[in-house]
Amino acid sequence: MDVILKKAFDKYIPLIDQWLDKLLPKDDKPPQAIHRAMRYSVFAGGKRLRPIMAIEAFKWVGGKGAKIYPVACAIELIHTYSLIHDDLPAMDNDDFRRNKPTCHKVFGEANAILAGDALHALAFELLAKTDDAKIIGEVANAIGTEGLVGGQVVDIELEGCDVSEDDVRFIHERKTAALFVASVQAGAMAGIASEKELKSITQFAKRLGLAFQITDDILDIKGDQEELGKDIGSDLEHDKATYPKAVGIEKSQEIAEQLIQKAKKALLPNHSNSLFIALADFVINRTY
Ligand code: GRG
Repeated sequence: MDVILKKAFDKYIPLIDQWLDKLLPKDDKPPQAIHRAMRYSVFAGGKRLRPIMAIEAFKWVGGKGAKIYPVACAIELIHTYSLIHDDLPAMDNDDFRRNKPTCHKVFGEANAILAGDALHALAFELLAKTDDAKIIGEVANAIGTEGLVGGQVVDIELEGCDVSEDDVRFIHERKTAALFVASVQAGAMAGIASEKELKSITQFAKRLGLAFQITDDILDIKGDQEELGKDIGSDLEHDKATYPKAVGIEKSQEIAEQLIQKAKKALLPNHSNSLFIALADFVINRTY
């Protein structure tokens, strides 16, 4: 891994985890079952890419201080909530996530649904503390029918169907790229971005997020289950709408590479771009 990225992971992940620990209800607080389920999934060992992007976008536009941390944590709570629900028997029915049994396998389906719901509620409680309705609105929009929910619905609808590149782009821009975009927008808005900065960082995240999901599709075929920490072959098993299914593995890799180049080009000059560039390189080369 690139030195810049390793340094950023080493610096940010423990800080984000400390904030998450402070902001989540303790697991001995009644009702314990739900608080344990929430903490189990949040602290299962995610890469924390989205909160890191929120913090970095905040700094990229000149934001200072710790007020970005609750916003970044809210994004990670929403991400974890989406993973818990994505793994449910009614959705992908996966048994492993972040190298651990999925939330519903440990706590039962009802508690897994409720843990997702509670993480969702807590995320908006944290976002509300910004007193910035635009941030709250952007994040809400990114996870509703124009974003994650919309992408997930079409993802399920198109299982077992012939799919085109346009179909999978539609799904991936919503189910994955939308939260990358919301992460940088929330960070940039909290740091009082200019219109030009907001446009640049939004383009960056949209392309990066799409490339991220394409590499996810490829890793589901070529990846190592232990390194990835989740079931592989799950897309093939469910005959999912993926880039490799639509255009083949080689073309998928090519498209992802082009997106990464375009993402880097979207970044404004005279800004501290090095961590975003390192993240873009990580996404195209990632093995987990
Ligand atoms: C409204 C939040 C919400 C969810 C309901 C279930 C659902 C709709 C959407 C599913 C979205 C989803 C799980 C997309 C896949 C995105 C993806 C590639 C996740 C893996 O991200 P990583 O690799 O995970 O960053 P870690 O574990 O490292 O955090």
